Amino acid sequence: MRITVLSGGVGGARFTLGLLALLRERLPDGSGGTTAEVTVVANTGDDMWLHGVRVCPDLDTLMYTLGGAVHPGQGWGRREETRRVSTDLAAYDLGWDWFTLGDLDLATHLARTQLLREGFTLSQVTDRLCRRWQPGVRLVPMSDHEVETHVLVTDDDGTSPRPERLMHFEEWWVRYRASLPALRFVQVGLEGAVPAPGVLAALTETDVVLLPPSNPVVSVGTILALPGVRAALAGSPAPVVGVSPIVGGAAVRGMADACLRTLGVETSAAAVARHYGLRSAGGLLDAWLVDTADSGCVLGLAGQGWLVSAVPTLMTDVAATAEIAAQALALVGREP
Ligand code: FO1
Repeated sequence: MRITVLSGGVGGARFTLGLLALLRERLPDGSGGTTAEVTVVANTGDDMWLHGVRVCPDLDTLMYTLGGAVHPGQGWGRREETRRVSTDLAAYDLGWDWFTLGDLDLATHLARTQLLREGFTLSQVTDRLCRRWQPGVRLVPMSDHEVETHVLVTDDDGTSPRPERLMHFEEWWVRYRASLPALRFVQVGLEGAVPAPGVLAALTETDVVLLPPSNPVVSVGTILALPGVRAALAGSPAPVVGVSPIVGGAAVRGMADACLRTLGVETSAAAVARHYGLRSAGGLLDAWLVDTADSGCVLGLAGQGWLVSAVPTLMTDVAATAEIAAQALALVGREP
């Protein structure tokens, strides 16, 4: 069985961990793994150059989470992390003192940067780093080109016209906690970018495509913005099923609501479904899994042709997440 996941960072990584637990139980390979082949296409729009090293937050969150090394409380970065280097860097008043690069995490960025400078592509570098972490999936960056999500914000200082400035998504997200009103998101570098090798094939030569409860705007949305991705999904023989990142009118984690607001999308499970669009109406999704808290929207969506179901979707632990993954696959007749 082949499964493709389009993922951002923490939410997508947590979902994929549960998906793998389900597959190892339902489709065991006899040595603790699974016969299923899972490809995770990761958003790289959060990536940046910092202190001369290339940081790839979503790739690293997926690699560490699936490799068993992620900081359990944060959901990103390494467990048993220390901050000696970043503390000393702050003494030079260089870089982003509000963005913590842990000492162990820095080793990953140094390794990645060395390999990039030796001429390897981000895909090849990711394969190399995954040899160590063995995530149990094929982890692929959405593109080997640098595409960085920036946010156009305005400092409403009373002058007119109000000054606008473009800042890296991570500054808006981490430094300002998405509190500055965002006028729009800009994927810098998108025009020259193409999907990484294997990405389009992962969307068409697969049995099912899953959209986990990642940020629909800046994580999944950035992957979908790449030339050819939407067309590949539209033409794919595989059903496409998503899990709502909004439960009871609120973002489960992160600040997806701030991103949706920027696009003028209401923060609700139904609104995000419609934002992705129903495949038979020219959109992306065949099916949409919502939380029981949002069961009120099931009839409306079903009446418009959606395959939709309301189940508990809070990823409280791996077993709960495995059940969510099972429900999502069952919705499109692909439960293993
Ligand atoms: N998130 C934070 O809230 N604060 C940080 O200082 C921070 C540092 C960081 C370093 C490396 C990395 O891979 C991720 C990091 N993150 C941090 C998480 C990051 O903002 C998120 O994983 C995504 O980029 C947003 O979905």
